[in-house]
Amino acid sequence: MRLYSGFALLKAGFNGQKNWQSLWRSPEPKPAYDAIIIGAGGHGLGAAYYLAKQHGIRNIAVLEKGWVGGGNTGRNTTIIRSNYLFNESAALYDHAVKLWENLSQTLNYNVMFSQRGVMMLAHNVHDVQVFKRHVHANRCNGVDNEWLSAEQAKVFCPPLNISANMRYPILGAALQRRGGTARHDAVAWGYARAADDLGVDIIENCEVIGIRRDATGAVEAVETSRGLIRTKKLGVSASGHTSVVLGMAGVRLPLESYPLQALVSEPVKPVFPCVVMSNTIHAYISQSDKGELVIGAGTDAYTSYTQRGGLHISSHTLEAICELFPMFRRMRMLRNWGGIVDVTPDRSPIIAKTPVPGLYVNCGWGTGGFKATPGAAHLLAWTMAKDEPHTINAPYTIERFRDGYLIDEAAAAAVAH
Ligand code: FAD
Ligand code: PYC
Repeated sequence: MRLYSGFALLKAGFNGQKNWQSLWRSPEPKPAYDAIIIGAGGHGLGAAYYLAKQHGIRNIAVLEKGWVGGGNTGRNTTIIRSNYLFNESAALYDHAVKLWENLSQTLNYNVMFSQRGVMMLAHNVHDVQVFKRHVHANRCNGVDNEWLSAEQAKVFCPPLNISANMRYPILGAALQRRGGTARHDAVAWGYARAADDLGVDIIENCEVIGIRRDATGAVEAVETSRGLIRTKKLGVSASGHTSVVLGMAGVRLPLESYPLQALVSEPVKPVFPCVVMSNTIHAYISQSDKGELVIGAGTDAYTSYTQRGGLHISSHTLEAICELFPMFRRMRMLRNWGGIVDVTPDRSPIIAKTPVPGLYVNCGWGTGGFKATPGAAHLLAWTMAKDEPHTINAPYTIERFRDGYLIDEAAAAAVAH
């Protein structure tokens, strides 16, 4: 990673800005950067990479209040799938899965993408009907998904309990074989290294605390904890905190922020071959390459910015895991943590221009934006470079909440958050 010398900070317009300009005697100070992105998660770093790689905009800074990948990118359970119901969602999430399929080669960095299959369990008639509808809708959209009986589900995932005596017996499952997992911090670091190689400045410990607009209302600079930085193109990818950041430019968004938590067990030898999710009992689980069982819990019931969730929620999840996989009853949990997810009313994201010229936003991924990382990054970069959306993100506007063109995607949550 590049080190930030006094010269680089001066170039970026930090601290000495006024003296520098008066020496220069320019009435219209030049922007320090052609584009700035707020948030060094996978989405923000990826957007900087695609702006530099595909759109030739290389004078870019990514500003991060903490450290690279320290937000939700480094806190999630890494489930990747595109088995969403609606056409708009299938296009968006499968765009991402296709990019995942070549991401390690694209970045020359092993993001450990593993298409081990994501299986969603049905426990009642309603689940069966909903999942079969998804299977059919997905196939119409060219997205793989198939229906399995309970016995077939057990062949695919041997630790699964398919006993008829369960509180919620398993009636079948929907399996997306192209779904799977990746190594979350590798994704952040892969994009960071590739963007850095193209000349992007990644500035950690730099919190954006204000957005300045010129007399026409357009973006002209950001105020940060390290000084003012000028730019006319500003992308916000600050998952969990988007409404706070957009509020600095006077834009209100229909978002709520909730803590979401996960936990991992002690590491064991490979015992769990795929990803399993259960909406009804509420649990999802996979095994990392280190051997830990990676288990996700639900969101807290109230909005908050604390990066931890209530203990009763993870206890409930562990009860569900033990019911589905009795062989894990004696496993010990190593650690738990939380992140803040921002949720829209229709549970679909916003990747769009805002009413403020020069200001773009990528947010509202709720509990499910890791899987979208390369797709969201690619589409945010496109929208910023061309000042108009790609056909894939054209439906994901802010205005849909005013006009009623919602993309009401229950599959976005996957588990009952
Ligand atoms: P982040 O990685 O959060 O990056 C945003 C960055 O912005 C942060 O680093 C933050 O510090 C920075 N920032 C915020 N405000 C400012 C500011 N004012 N100035 C500068 N920087 C700022 N998704 C899935 O698809 N599959 C899953 O299995 C899954 N599981 C999850 C489990 C948990 C426990 C959690 C919390 C989330 C899960 N998600 C999952 C959701 C997923 O993690 C997120 O949607 C995704 O990682 C968002 O990526 P990002 O790059 O937009 O955000
Ligand atoms: O979207 O698949 C998902 C997911 C799993 C856990 C959190 N989100």
